[in-house]
Amino acid sequence: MITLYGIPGTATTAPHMVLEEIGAEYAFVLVERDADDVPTAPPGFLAISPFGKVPALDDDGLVLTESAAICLHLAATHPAAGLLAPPEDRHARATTVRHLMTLTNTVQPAYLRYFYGPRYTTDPAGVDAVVAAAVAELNGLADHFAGLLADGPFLLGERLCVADIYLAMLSSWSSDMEPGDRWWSRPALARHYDAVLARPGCRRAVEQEGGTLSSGA
Ligand SMILES: N[C@@H](CCC(=O)N[C@@H](CS)C(=O)NCC(=O)O)C(=O)O
Repeated sequence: MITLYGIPGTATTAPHMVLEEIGAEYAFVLVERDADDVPTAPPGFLAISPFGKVPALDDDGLVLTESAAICLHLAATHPAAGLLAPPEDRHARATTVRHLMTLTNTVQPAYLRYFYGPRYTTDPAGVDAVVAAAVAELNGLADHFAGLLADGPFLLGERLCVADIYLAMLSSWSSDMEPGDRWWSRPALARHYDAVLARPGCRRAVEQEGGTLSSGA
């Protein structure tokens, strides 16, 4: 039995899309938090996710946090879905992991500085500068991924991989930024999002979360 603990519109979305895409049977448990972001439900959530962050996964007693680790675990344990190339397909597999790592260890932290600016400085007067620096970094990263997608529609060309799903989630996180800062202002990233959302599983997950179904391009 697989249980995904999460909150719609957060880092939960990528594992949720992967679960739908691999056709797994799973339960989605909504995590609730108080005004200070402390989880209040389900009871015992901190035993599953020690920092209180979402998402978390329980796969038959195997408990995981970190959205990228969850995506990779699900892709690796459901090879028929083709979201992670087999070990013998060295280039595709290593490239998938490489992009997923950049997304989780460089792009996502820049977004966290954008969304949670006050956490990243002890100087209240410095929050705007933290956020502005995050937006500048995110623009550089968007250019990097748009360049990788020049031959698209996906990171590996014609075939969808787990890093595409993670990229689609992160590119959607810029949709409330100034128009020029939105990742979908780059045609390659708009095309990429729409191609990922054309996959029925990915679309179902985003639909269930009330997320954005199209780049609008
Ligand atoms: N690297 C972690 C980040 C998890 C994370 O920061 N999740 C956010 C939602 S996107 C959260 O739980 N925020 C609540 C908080 O930081 O208090 C992952 O990808 O799972």
